[in-house]
Amino acid sequence: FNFSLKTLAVTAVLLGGVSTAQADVTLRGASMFDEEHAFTKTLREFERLVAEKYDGEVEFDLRLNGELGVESDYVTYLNQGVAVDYTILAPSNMAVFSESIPLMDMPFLFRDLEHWDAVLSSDALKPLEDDLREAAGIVIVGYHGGGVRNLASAEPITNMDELAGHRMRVMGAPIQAQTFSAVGAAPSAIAYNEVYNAIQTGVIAGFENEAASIQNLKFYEVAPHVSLTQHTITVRPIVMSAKIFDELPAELQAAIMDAGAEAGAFGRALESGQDGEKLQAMIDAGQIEVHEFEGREKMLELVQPVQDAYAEELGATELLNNVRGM
Ligand code: X1X
Repeated sequence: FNFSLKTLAVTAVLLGGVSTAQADVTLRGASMFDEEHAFTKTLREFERLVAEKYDGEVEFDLRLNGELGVESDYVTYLNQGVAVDYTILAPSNMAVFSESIPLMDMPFLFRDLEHWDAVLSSDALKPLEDDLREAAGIVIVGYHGGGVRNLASAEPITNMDELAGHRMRVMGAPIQAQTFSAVGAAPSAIAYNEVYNAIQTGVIAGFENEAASIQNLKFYEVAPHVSLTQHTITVRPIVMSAKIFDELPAELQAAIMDAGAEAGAFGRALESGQDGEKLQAMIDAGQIEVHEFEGREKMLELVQPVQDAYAEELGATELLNNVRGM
């Protein structure tokens, strides 16, 4: 907990009869990655923009390289208003607090980058944001994302037969396991910081992830076969703890919301633009072998009823149809 009324020095200054408040605030952020990863660069841009837009004093203390744990830890911290004030999170890592939020990053939701961009530029996901604030105490201030997730495994997976029974790690949201079960794989939810060892020791045979993270955390050392299932275009909200956000001066809250939207746009362009380059860099360095995957259409066909059932259970059928129709 690094922002509190304890650390908030509020000085009332009287100027010609007008009372203004000057606040010294330090916010602590978390990234699982180093300075090179798109998440960290986006959080740095967010910090820069907040400082630029806010007249008062605000400082940032961004902890990198998983010093404060992984996203599933950050979610709990944000909910409780302790340890982490801002970060970037996969919606599927927030399922423990909000059942509906993983809808926005379920596999096969977006047709292509154009569709993904149209949805993120609209307010179609607003009901999910509202549920997250209410149920989890987490405020979405912008949208990073744009990585394309593929299978990464110890052995090549090139078709539906090879996918059958494939022991793979998925993120914690039930919709992720349901999706990969529907296509015949054998998914299990494992914490992100245990994935490398689990593949190395043969507990699982692979996982699914985007190029930026496979490269940054050197997953290619244990999962060098990347199968181009291209099943997800990531949506990665920039988030703040509501407990912390609600205590901030109104001008700082406004600066944060503006900065979040701008930093998100910066980050989406960055990560979506770098995705192919990062795959190529790993191929060129002999770190990965890329395989075409025959059967993406079949996967899509098998997954759609799972999406429908999930949305219906949440009462979000209209929202899903709206997103699909964009
Ligand atoms: O699979 C994960 O848990 C992680 O994968 C990447 O590193 C990111 O998308 C991150 O947000 C997290 O979801």
